[in-house]
Amino acid sequence: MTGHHWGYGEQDGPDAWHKDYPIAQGNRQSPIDIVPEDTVYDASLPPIFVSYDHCNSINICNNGHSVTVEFDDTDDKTESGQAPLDNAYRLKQFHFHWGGKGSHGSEHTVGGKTYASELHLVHWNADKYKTFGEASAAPDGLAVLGIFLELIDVDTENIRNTGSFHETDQIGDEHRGLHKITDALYMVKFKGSVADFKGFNPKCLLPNSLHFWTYPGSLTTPPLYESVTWVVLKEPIIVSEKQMGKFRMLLFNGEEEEGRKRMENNFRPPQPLKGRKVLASFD
Ligand code: U7Z
Ligand code: ZN
Repeated sequence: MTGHHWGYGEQDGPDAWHKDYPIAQGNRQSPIDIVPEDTVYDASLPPIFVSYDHCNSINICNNGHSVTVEFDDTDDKTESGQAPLDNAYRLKQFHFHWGGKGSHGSEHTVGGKTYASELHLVHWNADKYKTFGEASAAPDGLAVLGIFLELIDVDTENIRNTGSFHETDQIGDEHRGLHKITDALYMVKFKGSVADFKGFNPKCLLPNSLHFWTYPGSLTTPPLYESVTWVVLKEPIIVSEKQMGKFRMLLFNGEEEEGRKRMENNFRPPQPLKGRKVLASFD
């Protein structure tokens, strides 16, 4: 494995990353297993205030590791920040991590429980730094909002579908916000592909409750910089198996490359906590 040739395979996956990125074995790596009983309620944590009102999405792209929606972060009206972020944080991009089949694929876990997928809304501290690149290597440079995607359970699905004899008609189960993303995935099937994706407001991907856990951590992909204040929401959003299937039609490889490597299991497993304290915004 040589620089920039990391991935999620047998040879180049998370267990090999430390060879090129020794910080992989550092003291504040992400993700982690969040053990609710071991978290500390902090009444002084203000509610997260996410105003994605002026966020302008630009495009959607397959970077060979995930699917990413990028935002215009040059405008100072895109501030989404606030606590536990003391500064104004600006949305740069969001992307997803997911599994093969079933309910694994998230990066963070909650008391060992895994979810089908995890959404990461990546923000940078525009009060202290001039660019995302500068912020991405600073200890207080980034804030990533993590949101779990949970598969709708079969019973709920059946109840919702009462009156329909078409078992495969799951239109009523699809997450409406995510639908706009999954409908665009066909345009970015191959690594390196980019498509216009304007006017998407990430607010539609938030669950009802904004209760969260927060802790100091890192990027979960190389270069694994220890620059992230993680904010992980307790409440997942509910998605259908059909929607997750659309993510798994993406490919890790480019159009010109031989073979077809399905993009799946693009998650890093939980890393050692190493004495860090995880704070909870709720009792
Ligand atoms: Cl800033 C930069 C410039 C050139 C080459 C690499 C970088 C770089 O360090 N990053 C840019 C790409 C940091 C990693 N990158 C991400 O966009 C990123 C953001 C968040 C996460 S995650 O922890 O939320 N999964 C992973 C990668
Ligand atoms: Zn991520």
